[in-house]
Amino acid sequence: MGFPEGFLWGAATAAYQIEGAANEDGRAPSIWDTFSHTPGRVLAGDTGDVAADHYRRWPEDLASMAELGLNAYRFSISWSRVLPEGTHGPLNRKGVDFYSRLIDGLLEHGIAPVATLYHWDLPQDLEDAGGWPVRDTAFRFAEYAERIGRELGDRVRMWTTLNEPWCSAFLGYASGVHAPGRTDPAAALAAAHHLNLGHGLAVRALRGVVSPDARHSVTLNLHHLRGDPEAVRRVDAVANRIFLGPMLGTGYPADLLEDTAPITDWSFVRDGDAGTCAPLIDVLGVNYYQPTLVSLGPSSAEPGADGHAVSEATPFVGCEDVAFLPQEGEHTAMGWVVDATGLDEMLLRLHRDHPGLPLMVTENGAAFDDTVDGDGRVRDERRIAYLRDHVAAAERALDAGVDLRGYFAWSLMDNFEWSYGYSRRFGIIHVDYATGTRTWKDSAFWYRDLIATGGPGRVPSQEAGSR
Ligand code: GBH
Repeated sequence: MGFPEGFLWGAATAAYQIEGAANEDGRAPSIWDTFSHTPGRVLAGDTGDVAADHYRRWPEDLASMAELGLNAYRFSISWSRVLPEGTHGPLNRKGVDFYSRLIDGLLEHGIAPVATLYHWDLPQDLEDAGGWPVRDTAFRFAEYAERIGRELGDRVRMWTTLNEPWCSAFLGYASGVHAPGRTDPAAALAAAHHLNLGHGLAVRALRGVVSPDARHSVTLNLHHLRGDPEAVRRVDAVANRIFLGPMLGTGYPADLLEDTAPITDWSFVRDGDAGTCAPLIDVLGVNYYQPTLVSLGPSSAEPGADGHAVSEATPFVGCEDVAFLPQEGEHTAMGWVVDATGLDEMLLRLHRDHPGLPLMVTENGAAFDDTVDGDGRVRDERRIAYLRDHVAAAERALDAGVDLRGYFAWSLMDNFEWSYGYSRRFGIIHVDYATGTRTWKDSAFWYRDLIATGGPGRVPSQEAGSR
């Protein structure tokens, strides 16, 4: 039992969070450039203009991945970097070459590239044309998928269409704490549908142009819900089953349509969409950070750390009678509770509800207030404990029969944490934003040892990770 041969041990990043070079080599703005440059949207006015400077420092980051012993790296492609003039315009050769060189470097080191097409950074001109609430955006997304697939599809064997469409739809268009910052619940539900549609169209487009042995996936941030059954049902409908249903072929759940009837009549769903949203996928990516505790009661937004990034408007549309409750236990710098049992429970639920669907943990990690000590060490023992306990939960799921294919730590390096800017550090590698200097945290050494020795039942203890 335990981790099988070929299990992917990876780390994950996203383009806008690490690349920087926002205005270089022909890149056009995305909604996150606009949002981060709008005063009051991001803590301390931080932007992704420079970020972790990965666009320039990628060779050093690649060397770290090789030293860590990763056999997979999950990154995202910046749509507006490769198609700055829109899907009908020319490919930006410099932008494509950046990803092409990175992929070649990964393959030289035996690291499988896992490419995500969309990690929240819609080209601004598409938002100006209406964004995800507009049907046409799904078709533009598929065109982008096809064009980048033709360029990189001979070497990338693992494709992911969307990262966390829940965030794109509901944080972007309902609570407005993410770009483009709109607060229109009906638009958010339309956005969710067009993301489902875009996923389906993109998988189909990719299958036509990339290597036939490539595997296709989508990554969801499924909410692992606990508490009052009716509250759980309501949030499960509008946060989980709104994507799982259409993408996996059972369509929109009846209870979701009922709960949201006061908000929209769902007339944006057209004949034939059900089939389009549900191409066969080879693996489902799951991002897990914490469980969610709910009850029936007066509406409340999920509590945000320091009272920041909590909008008056709830992202959980149709759940105005659901309360999100604080949870007992240790909390991270995000204010998120540490509870690894939610991970194996979630994986088991997916295994039960969708038998035969391979799963992958595409993100898991924690933010803590890390500092580089005088001796050059970052003593992030709480992150080591977090990762160790969640890897153990992944192993429990495997032992219970879940077809789990990989585990990716979020994140390879500290980066732009969206509306929290650079104030929250998720990396196993520390980034000094003033100098760009990278420093391996103790958790990076620990993860290296886990990968080197982590056979069945052999998750190293916290004391491992010797330098
Ligand atoms: C992931 O999303 C992202 O993929 C990644 O880019 C990010 O850096 C990482 O996690 C760490 O945050 O109801 O408005 O209070 C995080 C998933 C889901 C976490 C929504 C916060 C509560 C939002 N997020 N959740 S709200």
